[in-house]
Amino acid sequence: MATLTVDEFKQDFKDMILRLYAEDIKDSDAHQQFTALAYLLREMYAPNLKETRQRYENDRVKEAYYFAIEFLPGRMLQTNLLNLGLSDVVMTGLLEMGLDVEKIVDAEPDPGLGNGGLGRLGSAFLDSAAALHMALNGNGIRYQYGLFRQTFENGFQVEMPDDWLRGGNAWEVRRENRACLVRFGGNVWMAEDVFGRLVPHYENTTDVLAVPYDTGIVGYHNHTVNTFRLWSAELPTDPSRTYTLQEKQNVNEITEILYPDDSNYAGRLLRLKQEYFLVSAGVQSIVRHYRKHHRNLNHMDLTVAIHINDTHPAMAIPELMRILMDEEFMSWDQAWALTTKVMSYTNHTLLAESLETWPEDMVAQTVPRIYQIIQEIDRRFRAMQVPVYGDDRVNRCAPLGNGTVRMAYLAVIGSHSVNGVAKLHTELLETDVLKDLYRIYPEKFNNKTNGVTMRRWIQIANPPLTKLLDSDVNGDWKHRPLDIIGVQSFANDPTFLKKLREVKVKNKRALAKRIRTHLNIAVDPDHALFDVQIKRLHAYKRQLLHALYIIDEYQQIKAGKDLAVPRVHIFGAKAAPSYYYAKEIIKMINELANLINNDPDVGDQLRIVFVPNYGVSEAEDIIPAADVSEQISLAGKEASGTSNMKLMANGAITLATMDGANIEIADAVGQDNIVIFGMTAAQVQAYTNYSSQAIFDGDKHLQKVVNALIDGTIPNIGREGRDIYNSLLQYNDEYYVLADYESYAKAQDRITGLYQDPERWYQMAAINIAKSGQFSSDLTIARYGDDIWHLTRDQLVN
Ligand code: 6GP
Repeated sequence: MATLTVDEFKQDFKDMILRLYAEDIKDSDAHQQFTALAYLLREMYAPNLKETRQRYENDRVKEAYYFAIEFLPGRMLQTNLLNLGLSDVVMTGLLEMGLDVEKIVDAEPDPGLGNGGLGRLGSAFLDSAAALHMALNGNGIRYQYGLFRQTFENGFQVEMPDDWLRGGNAWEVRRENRACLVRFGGNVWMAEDVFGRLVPHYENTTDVLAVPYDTGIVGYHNHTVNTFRLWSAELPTDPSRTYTLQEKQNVNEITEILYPDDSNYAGRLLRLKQEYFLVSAGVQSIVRHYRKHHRNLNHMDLTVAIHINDTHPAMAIPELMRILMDEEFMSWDQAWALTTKVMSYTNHTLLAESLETWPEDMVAQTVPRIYQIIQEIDRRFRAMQVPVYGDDRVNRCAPLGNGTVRMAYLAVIGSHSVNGVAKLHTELLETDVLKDLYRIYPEKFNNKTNGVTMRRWIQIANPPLTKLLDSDVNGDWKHRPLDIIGVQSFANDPTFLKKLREVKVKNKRALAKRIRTHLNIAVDPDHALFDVQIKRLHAYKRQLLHALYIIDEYQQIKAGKDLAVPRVHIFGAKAAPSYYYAKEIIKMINELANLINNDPDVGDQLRIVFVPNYGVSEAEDIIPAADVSEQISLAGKEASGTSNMKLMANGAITLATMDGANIEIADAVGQDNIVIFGMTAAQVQAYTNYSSQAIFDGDKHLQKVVNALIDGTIPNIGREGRDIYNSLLQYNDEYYVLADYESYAKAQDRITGLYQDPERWYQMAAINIAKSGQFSSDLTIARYGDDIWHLTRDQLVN
């Protein structure tokens, strides 16, 4: 923790503004003020960053490298202030100087280097690992443009470029002296070198310079500062060569954009290049670093672990094999034994359409040496397993098949550990998605249920709750997440429940104010229930189910029946730009909002707020103000979910199907403190001959709701309404929206009933908060460290 008085801070801050901008504070703008603050903090933790690195090196500490094609770090000013223990001093100083703290915080760009849960999880893990003194490094891509900025025009999603680096990135340090060359394309053949060793010879390759940019990940109230490394593609600096503009462009485009789709595997050449670029640069730099202190790589597994986060970085396996064989001259067997000890893999999806399979010829042309190695992995896998498991099974799960490289299978075969991200998910990997490989390698499979960082989601996002917990709850929940269980002893204490209610109302008022200012919608924070669904827009997540219920409520009001409790339905969701149906759902919800929010018959009873550009920063505003957390995916489709955990930790009541980590949340809080509905995964699997039409035909009430999509009730959705209607009936409702509707509507009615009894409601909220500790990413990352990577850490976790 850093020590600094308010006066010292003010002086340092003034000096920094002057040094950076040759200006007085009064002439500086919010972005300059943010940048000056960031530089000040960076100067403060720089010695710890250096010392942490040196400690790992000198003490031969085992380090893990988390490879991911996506990260969503969120803004870092407040987390760094919190972790350095400087929040109070700096806030006081800024206020005394008459500066607008909120403006300064908002001036920091929120790096959208990921699509959703997968990227956010990686960043939570980095935060937690630093808090626990664990040697975990992040390895990703420094996309010049992050996930698109979403706006709405006439209710349609419009995508704008996210030029997040425009004003510079104050946290990063460019380290050109640690750059590596990554080789693409050309021809490769094996021939003996002067020592008679078989080595690859290359011609006509395209070489790309990978330049790392490092950001410090500051540990919470400790001295650890880990490294988060993002790679940028540039032209090599070879003085003997000149490059054409086209060549420059081809190189730059590798790290230009993030693929804005997390549910459909695209199979584009550029994405393949991004994947190899990341793993080749990352693995090379790990090996080079290791080599500084070791004569050979024989025992690399003792101090290095490489984690493959989803399949995108799976080529780390053949890339390490390449280096071990071609550059370190290990035999195949020795290299393979080492590689599988170093590598581990997490799967994040159950959707068949998200599983990556690359056309073999594309891989052969783009990374020919890697392709040869994958072929050899495939050949040996078959030779070894066919005699035991037979042709059919092995064909089904070998790395090569149907003319494609099957990245998930490659990742499982080349790793010593394979994990899913919630109990149900891991079970479904074992029994369904990866069952053939589970049969062969049952010992590799394990579960690591996801987690969220309570520092960001409670301490930073929800100061009123933090204050309440600090004053009333025993134990040290900030360092030992399970200590938050202390809240449980107040579950029957009316005074505490009243305070908890005041906290929620305060947060709802703050959100209502933002909604009023930015979206010009009036919502009533004091009486209305805030019903929140925030996540990517995808058919399996069933935002449509939620929207149908809103239509139901609206029709009730129009029929003259008041709602028992006024509701504000809050959505936040980006759709992949090429996901036509998802964009139609957005349009439909926006038009429904337009209708409802402006209908005088509705009065204050019902509102829809679709918050544009949902991301980490927007989540920080919404989550503390949520009463209900909608987790309503079709059971068996959502791997885990993590917004479910953030919302429960902030005292929202979960309305959920038995899917992903919802099941574990239900186990933790008990059936009385969660509202569960709908089919289970097993029921969905066993459902034969589903006919959405039959359900529709047998339910007059449902007919009226669904017909609103096409009968003109909702203006301006001619085509979208028809398409959505058809998806439900003509195309037999792939995600069983109609099958679960009745059960969902009843569950919503239960919510209404519960909400009318504030004491009961806040008792449920208290129990949810009390039980949220087990979903802290501190605990999750400790399990990764203990079971998979074998890292040392602080004993702080309960
Ligand atoms: C997501 C899963 O959909 C979500 O359920 C999970 O909580 C999250 O990963 C973190 O584990 N998956 C992705 O975002 C993805 O791109 C390929 O999967």
